[in-house]
Amino acid sequence: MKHKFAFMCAAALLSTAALAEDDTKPKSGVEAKFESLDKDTDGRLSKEELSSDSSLSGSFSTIDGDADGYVTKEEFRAKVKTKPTSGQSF
Ligand SMILES: [Ca+2]
Ligand SMILES: [Ca+2]
Repeated sequence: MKHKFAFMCAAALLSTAALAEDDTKPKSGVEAKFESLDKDTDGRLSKEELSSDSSLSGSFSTIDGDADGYVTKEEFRAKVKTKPTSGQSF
């Protein structure tokens, strides 16, 4: 019955992985980009952080919809679309 036990273990591991996936689900391109820009990981982008991306620097005021000086993930997601083919200007 060793095989069956191994199978059950694998199934248990898989279901655990599936449950854990909620926390570590693959991020969308936009979200990954946001987090790569958020150097101090405070969950928002300052003008300096945003400016580290040459394609986004200069668009800060556009992306910062409520003009509070920081771009939240929601604002980023709403304004920044990562496309396979970029080259579109705001
Ligand atoms: Ca930040
Ligand atoms: Ca804002």
